[in-house]
Amino acid sequence: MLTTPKLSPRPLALVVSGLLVLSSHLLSGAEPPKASLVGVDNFEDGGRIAEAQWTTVTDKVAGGNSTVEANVVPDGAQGSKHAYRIGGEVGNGFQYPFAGATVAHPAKDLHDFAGVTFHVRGDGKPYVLQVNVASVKDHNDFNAGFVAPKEWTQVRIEFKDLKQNPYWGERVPWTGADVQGLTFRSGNAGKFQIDIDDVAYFK
Ligand SMILES: [Ca+2]
Repeated sequence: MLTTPKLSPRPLALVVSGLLVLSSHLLSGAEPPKASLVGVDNFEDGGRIAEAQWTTVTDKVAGGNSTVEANVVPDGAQGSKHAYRIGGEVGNGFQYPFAGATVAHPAKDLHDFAGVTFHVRGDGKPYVLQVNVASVKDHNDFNAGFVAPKEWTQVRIEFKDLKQNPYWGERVPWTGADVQGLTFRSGNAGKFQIDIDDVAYFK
């Protein structure tokens, strides 16, 4: 017959249970530390990272014919008053056409941050988030794809999932130490429109 193990699992279970109680107590307390989130822009008054500037970008710089407009619009995410609408038409005048909007800010050391979060709604099409870092000098930027559903949806993109193009340009290590902005863009021919809101870096 099998003998009963002498080591009871009970003490371990008690420790785990104690940790869970402590953890839930902490979670139910005050708001998380502000340092866990750096807001880039919420498109309400005063909700932006210092000196952040939004501009539109298209492939016209490379001879393309894509168009874009970007404006603050009413009816933001999470019941807020405003969001940022980026819309236009991706053309066919450049081999890798694109149109979108970019926010530039002074370089921030985000090496201990995990990624970018934002809320988005749009036309159901795929888009690209580009994280702009000072160490990329040749436009072989760090990118990740996302889809813009019709209803407001939070997207979280982790820095570890960003990729440079493997076929051209220089590949540099991701450090997170020199993040200086974000670009939201479409690369699919035709009309597009997305609203974004509550753009932030998260730990
Ligand atoms: Ca907002």
